[in-house]
Amino acid sequence: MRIDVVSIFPEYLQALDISLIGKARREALLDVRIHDLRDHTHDRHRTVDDTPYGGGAGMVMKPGPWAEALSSIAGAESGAQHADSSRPLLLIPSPAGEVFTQAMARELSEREHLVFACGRYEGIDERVYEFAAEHYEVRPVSLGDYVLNGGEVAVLAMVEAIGRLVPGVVGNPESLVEESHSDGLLEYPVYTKPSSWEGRDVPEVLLNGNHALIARTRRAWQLELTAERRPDLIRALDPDSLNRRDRDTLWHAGFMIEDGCVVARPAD
Ligand code: 6GU
Repeated sequence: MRIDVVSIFPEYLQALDISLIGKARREALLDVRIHDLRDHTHDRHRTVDDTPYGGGAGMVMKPGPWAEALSSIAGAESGAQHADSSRPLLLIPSPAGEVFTQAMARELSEREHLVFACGRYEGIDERVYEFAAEHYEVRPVSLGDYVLNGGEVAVLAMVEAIGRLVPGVVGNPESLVEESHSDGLLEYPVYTKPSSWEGRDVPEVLLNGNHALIARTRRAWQLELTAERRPDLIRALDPDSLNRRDRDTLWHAGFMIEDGCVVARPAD
């Protein structure tokens, strides 16, 4: 997979040299290229921003450098025109974007080419989005409902979430199956040796080697934990994915199935 990132702080993206993603890059599983937006300015001060038309606080990123950077990356693709489905995807980190989820990470991990455009200041001139749509499929994406100073930290998070799903990047693919959000639930609690530590014992069920019972118990823990911390995820479950045991666990956690949906049940 090829990933291009355009930023005025390329040093921020140095974190992508280390750990799992760094290793995947060295093994050529991921071709990550970081670009300095200022390399696409042509004035002495390498200006990337200016004051907003209409007034208001802060600065807006100028369209020129973005147009040049994005054209050169799209042009490097092959030179040819792309069919709609094969155009590279331009992801623009923004608190005003659609929320980035594990499902989106999974979908994006199957793309051949992703380009991230890191905005700073109050944002990028709106015309860049229109211009970019000629070369790219454009998708503004947000990490969640809070504000960062720029897209770089969001790109680190998204590249890690997407990159680890690319085949070969995570050594043991089984570790991608049983993890939070892989099945719409939070992960069950895990324990390691010693079995007794500071007067606290590992749950007995994990020690007796009954793997069917362990699997059932972990499933119940997942449902209970998710009901407590993320009731929104419980309500989003497909009732068809819940067996009788799951439904019983959820009943005790305060939910029931009604009209094909999981809903909070009346208190008893
Ligand atoms: Cl993706 N970018 C910025 N600048 N702020 C954010 C965000 C992204 N997600 C949440 N806040």
